[in-house]
Amino acid sequence: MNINKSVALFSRAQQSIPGGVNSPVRAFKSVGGTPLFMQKAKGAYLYDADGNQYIDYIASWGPMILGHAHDEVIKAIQQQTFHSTSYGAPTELEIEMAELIISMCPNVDLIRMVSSGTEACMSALRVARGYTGKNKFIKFEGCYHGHADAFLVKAGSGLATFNIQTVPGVTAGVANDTLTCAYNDLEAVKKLIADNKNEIAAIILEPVAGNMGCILPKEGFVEGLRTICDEENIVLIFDEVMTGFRLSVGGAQQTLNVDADLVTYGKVIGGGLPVGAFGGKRKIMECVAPLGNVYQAGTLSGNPIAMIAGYTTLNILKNNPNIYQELADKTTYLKDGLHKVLSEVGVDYVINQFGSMISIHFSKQPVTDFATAAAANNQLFNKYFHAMLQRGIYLPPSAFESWFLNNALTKEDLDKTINATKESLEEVL
Ligand code: HOZ
Repeated sequence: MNINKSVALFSRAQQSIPGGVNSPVRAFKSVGGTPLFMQKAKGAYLYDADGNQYIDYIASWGPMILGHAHDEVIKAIQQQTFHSTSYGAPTELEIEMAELIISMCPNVDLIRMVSSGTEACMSALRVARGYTGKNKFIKFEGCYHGHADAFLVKAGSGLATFNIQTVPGVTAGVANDTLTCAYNDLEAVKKLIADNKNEIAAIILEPVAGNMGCILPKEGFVEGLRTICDEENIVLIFDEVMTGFRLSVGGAQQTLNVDADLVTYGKVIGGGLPVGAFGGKRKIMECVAPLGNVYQAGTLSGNPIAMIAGYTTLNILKNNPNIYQELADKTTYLKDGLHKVLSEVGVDYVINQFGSMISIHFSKQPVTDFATAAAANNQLFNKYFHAMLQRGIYLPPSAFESWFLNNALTKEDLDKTINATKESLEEVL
């Protein structure tokens, strides 16, 4: 495969951008090789600068659930641009967006739009602290809630990919208020709470984790957290940046049937433009300025172009909930096919799937938390990644990321992926 243009672009990019990329995992540093520079995408396919086509399993890390350059979304964006790209003043479109989200998501009485999932999680934590008057919070090892200082402790995604244990620049004062324990370990949560009685403002989690590969909550885990939070006056925050509008119209809250107090959104909510949001129960969200004193603001929050892209995408999903069944069916088809070829090849593996999130860990033991994800044969994953890329399949360039399916994928694409997996593993094992 000719990737000469990507090689040249990567070399040029490194002169002006740290590591040549604007988000670390994109650099392919852990899998090795040259990151591919994209030129365009349509439906389920990415096209790099050299014109190579790839079947896309990252969907821009989640947002492109309908496939790339969806006609309706593109048209809506184009029309909106004629009115202005930003006002810094309120618009009716923001109300429509808020009303649409509230109609789709449980426990969202009030919602504030921001520009990224990082901002959403950072703000939700501040609100939980302001509401409860407490400082500490619990997060789970391997969960990633964006790059605000407080969350960069035992975080997944790029930090796990590059094995970054402590982040220079995050002060001990900030990190000391971040308490961590293993995902799916309810007893460890109880112990942390007992050891920090009346000091914990919030528990935040990815209700289905996607930043250490895809990791499913064990039965009773999320429900148990809900009970604990009720008993201890702790705000339960669901980070639905990945799961929101992806697992179902109402996200993980609806799919798992567990209520959160605050919820954060990103990715799908922006239809491919930079949008995040945090929302939740009225009594908590009333703390947010200008209603309350928990300050949060943004010049490009509620940006009209971003709003119309998100609004159009969410509306399509709300009016066509069959999309979720189609996505789940496609992902199950892929999983079944992968099971077949992986067992034929004879490698130790685990496939975790929830709806349209899926990942492979080359592991003998079940992968249920960060420790088991990290113990898998991730060197083999890296080789598998490159062999798949050679065959035109674009997977996340890290074993610590979930794959995201988009609804433009066809059965032919899935079959090609299954066959490529067999060939790839036979090549690299
Ligand atoms: N680490 C991000 C996903 N968990 C990737 C963001 C990006 O590179 O776009």
